[in-house]
Amino acid sequence: MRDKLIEKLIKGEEKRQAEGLELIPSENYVSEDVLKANGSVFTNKYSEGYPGRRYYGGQDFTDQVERLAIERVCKLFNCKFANVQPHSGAPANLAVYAALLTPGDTVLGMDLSHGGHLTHGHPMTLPAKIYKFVTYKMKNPDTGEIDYEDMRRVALETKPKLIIAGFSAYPRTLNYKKFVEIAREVGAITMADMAHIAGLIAAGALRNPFDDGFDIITSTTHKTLRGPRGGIILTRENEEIAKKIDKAIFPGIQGGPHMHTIAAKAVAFGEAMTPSFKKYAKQVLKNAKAMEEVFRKNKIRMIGGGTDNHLILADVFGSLGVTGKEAQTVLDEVGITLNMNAIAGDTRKPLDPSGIRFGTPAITTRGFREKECKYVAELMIKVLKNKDDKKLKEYIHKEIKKLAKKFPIPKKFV
Ligand code: DSN
Repeated sequence: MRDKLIEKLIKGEEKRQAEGLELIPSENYVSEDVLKANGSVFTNKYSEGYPGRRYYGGQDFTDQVERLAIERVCKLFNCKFANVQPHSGAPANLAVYAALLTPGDTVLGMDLSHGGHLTHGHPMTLPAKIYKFVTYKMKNPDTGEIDYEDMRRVALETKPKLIIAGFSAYPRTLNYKKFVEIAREVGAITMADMAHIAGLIAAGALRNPFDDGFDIITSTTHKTLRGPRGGIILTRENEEIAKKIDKAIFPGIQGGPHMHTIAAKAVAFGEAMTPSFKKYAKQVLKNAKAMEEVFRKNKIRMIGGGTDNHLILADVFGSLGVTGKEAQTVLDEVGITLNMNAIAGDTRKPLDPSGIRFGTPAITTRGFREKECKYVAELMIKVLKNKDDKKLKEYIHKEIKKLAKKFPIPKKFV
């Protein structure tokens, strides 16, 4: 590279990723092929519009790429329509709201402090200034069960136009049938934001909301799906909804699609169809269970009581007296990256909450199995219990580096 400064920073990040363990549950590693497509000459091309209906010339290859991406993602998630142009999850969700709601309409989504996502109605977001968001919560944070009775009561009272099932920090399984039942009762459209678990659904390791009658799925493509950073919107069968969504993405909220990203999405969708991806997804779940076991043995409180998916939310302040921020910092020091996270009913501030959130998608891509995951969980707990012990932290950092070396980030998709 001519730009030595940026080259140095890329190399630094490469080294950081190679030598440390990534436990942020929304991160993963892409294959060399996804990276290649993402860094391809499609980045030079403008292609406003959709295949066969563009506003610029020279679309022979972009049309083929986008059609392939649509065809593959529809096959992967068993739906009729897909928009593969959203730049990421937030614009994907915004486009659904713009397509189907009128300003002032009500949307029912999961409370942020109970695991929901910012884009499902946090007061600081643009959608919250346009639409009225109401929330549902867990009945009991120690079991994670959603309070479906209360959710129905809120729905009957507020008559939402849209009901969202989805989360960024919820470790249990949602009962999609209940969502659909309640939505039908109040005449609402159903949308599942499956950003965190898309890869697990694609591989059949977790249930597909479409199989229970959901109308729309939104997702990012870079988490468990192992694609490039990006978004998708899928519509099960309603063409009218799909057309409105296309218009909401372009010209509604986006301009030219990022064709290099769409090419990379198409590659990732192809990879996700393989038997080895199915194995990967199952292993992600087994690995999370293995870490859960260690946390349980050590009597560390987990929100939801454990996990059914790829992530664990642990109340480290309540269990060990270590704040989320302290835990994040001290684990970073030994080469483990995860994030502090608020927990339901948190009395601490968002920038230093009571919990940590971690998961197994990235380490499973590296080839970790239950044995290594248990070992990492044990090391994590040791660090958290002895956060001021320099010698111990040095030793654990060495152990983490050894593990990272033994399980290098795979270049090729296997
Ligand atoms: N930022 C993502 C996460 O970490 O869950 C969600 O958008």
